[in-house]
Amino acid sequence: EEYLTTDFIGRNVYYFDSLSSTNNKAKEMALKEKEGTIIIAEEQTKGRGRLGRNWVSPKGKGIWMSIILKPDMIPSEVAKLTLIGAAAINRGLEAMGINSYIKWPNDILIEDKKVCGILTEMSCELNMINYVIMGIGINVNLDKEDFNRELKDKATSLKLVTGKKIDRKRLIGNILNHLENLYIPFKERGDISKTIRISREKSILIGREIRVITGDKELIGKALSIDDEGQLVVEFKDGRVEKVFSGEVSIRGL
Ligand code: BT5
Repeated sequence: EEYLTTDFIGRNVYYFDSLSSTNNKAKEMALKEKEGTIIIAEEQTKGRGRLGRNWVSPKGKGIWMSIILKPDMIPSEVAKLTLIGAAAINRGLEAMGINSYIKWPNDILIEDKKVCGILTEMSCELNMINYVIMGIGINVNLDKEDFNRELKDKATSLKLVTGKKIDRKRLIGNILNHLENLYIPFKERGDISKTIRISREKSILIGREIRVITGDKELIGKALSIDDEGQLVVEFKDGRVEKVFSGEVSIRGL
């Protein structure tokens, strides 16, 4: 509250001690709640990543939150919202003096390790969006012991990289302020130019060799750029240059 400068994002907050997943709760509430409503939990017992994956969400140590958005758009526009979220988080961290990188389309990395993931889900009808749930998970004050063996080498927290405990409320305020700034031009005129600029400037993929997984195929290529629509432009080994709209991308050798 005290850090917010927004009009509507974060002006209506539901806070829970424990939830299975803030995205699940947000979905239950979305139709009757107004745009910009956020759901925050101290802990998630079944935090979710993409494709049914698990999201580790220990009590009191992270930001586990979901934002209800209601853009008047067709479903194919929704992937852009994830990029808007990533750019807002990057800027929100910067406002706290923390430099981070965006791993298109939905991760935030520091020192090549994941500190944040975004899970964007939607409900639509007659080719129009009813609502979008933007789920954001940020490892704020997690300690080494909070990461299991699988995550030890590929995940980190803001506390681990800065050596300091971070004020979660202040960080949430900074992120939501940036989120609204980037979201309004998109909602009003489909304008994501500022988001694209940040995505390019802070991209960890551009110029690097990556693996792209689409369906059951895995291809090696080099990430060339992010186009004006937010698609990743990849040059594959055979010389073909193609745009990847969403999907699984990993940095080769990481
Ligand atoms: C994501 O999926 O990165 C999206 C994560 C979204 C979490 C938020 S929290 C609030 C809201 N409510 C939810 O239930 N979810 C959202 P994906 O790209 O599929 O990455 C998932 C993978 O990240 C897992 O398979 C693990 O390898 C790794 N992982 C799990 N927990 C992690 C953590 N706390 N930090 C870093 N990596 C983690």
